[in-house]
Amino acid sequence: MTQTSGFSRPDGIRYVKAPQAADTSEQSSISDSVATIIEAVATEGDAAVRRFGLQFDKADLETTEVTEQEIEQAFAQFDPQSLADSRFAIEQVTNFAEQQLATMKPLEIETLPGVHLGHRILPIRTVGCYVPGGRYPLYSAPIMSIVPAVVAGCDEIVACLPPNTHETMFALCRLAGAHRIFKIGGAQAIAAMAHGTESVPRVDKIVGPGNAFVNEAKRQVFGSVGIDQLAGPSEIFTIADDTADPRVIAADLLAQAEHDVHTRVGLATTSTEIAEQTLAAIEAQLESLSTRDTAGQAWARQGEIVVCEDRRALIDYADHMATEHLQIHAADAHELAGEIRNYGSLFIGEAASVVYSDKCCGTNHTLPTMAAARYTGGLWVGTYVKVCTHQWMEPAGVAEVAPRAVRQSQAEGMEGHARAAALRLYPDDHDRILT
Ligand code: HSO
Ligand code: ZN
Repeated sequence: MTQTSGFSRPDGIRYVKAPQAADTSEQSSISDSVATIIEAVATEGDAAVRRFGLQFDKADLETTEVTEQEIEQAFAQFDPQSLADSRFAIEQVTNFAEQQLATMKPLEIETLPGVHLGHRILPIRTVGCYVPGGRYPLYSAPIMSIVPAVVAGCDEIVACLPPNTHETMFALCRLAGAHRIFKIGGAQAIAAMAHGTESVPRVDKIVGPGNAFVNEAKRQVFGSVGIDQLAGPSEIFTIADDTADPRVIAADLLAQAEHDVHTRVGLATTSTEIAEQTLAAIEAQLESLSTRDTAGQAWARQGEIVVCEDRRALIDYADHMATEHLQIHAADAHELAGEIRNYGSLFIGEAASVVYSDKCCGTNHTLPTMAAARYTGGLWVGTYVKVCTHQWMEPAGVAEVAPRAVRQSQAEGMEGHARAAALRLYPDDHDRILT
């Protein structure tokens, strides 16, 4: 499953701490069981969803939809400060998504006399947001997948969460803007949203991160439904020069390491001292970290520290890793930022901690992992809209385009295409073409 990058290792690096090899053994059994789950949900609907809820989540639910009363209760039990902080996060994510949407302009141009081309930005009608369970109830998780759907103008926003998720999450889904919320987790949630059941609406696109089963289910249903991407365990890499503070780097790496034992974290630096001091700082900080069990395992398994021979090697390393989060702690952080192209989200300078984006500064925290940053950015308002083209013609445009289209069609042996193209040249004399 876990992949470092699509490319071979760049030159000019030396390991101070190397990662252990990633485990790739489980994937085929996951894909077989996911296929079985999807097939069962597609044919049996709610009955299969209920059965899998019992089998995998130990939850026997007659109905999976969260009721308005349950949502009210969840709000009533929500700690007021956390609620206020979540409202702040929603405002920031909304504001940034609105500004981003404003950059996506409709287009209407005349490219040749009488040839009018354009595009419109159209919201996807129904989206399904998967909100993962896991070790921590991540308050910002529903915000990141639901708020941009609201900003995009999607008509119906469905959220699915594992049944044993803390009920605070129901309130957060509603606060973020979900219309309907279901207590369904794992591959069965993805199958239910992709195919629809008696109670779960069939959606047009499924978004949001999840475990290996959720990702495999998204991969398998893609085509009959859209998906955003396949986000895996969190990743963070820092590139640093000799002006960086090893204690800050260590704290940022450990912050993400506490997510999961599969989290990938690392440092690449041009300074041997910074490399060695960061290694020591990580070990020291782990001792007093209450989540050291997970963070320590993640660090031992996949943590890495490399020394790069020069600035160029640092840039190549960052592009090679194509990591979810890339921090730049260097005197010329802004210049470096302009020279790197593979990252999910970039944190320029020491003040910008990944944790700010994780929680509430306004950028989306669902980002490409496993080197997918080579070909995509993260979740954003653009994920929830379609850019759809259109065209219209006047006679001068037809005169320019039609003869070429006719000739090409004839050269390809496509007589039907040639006829349809030629008809417009002789609007008063269709018989000439059609007989
Ligand atoms: N780092 C996670 C998001 C998150 N972390 C939320 C803490 N809260 C995704 O990359
Ligand atoms: Zn995080």
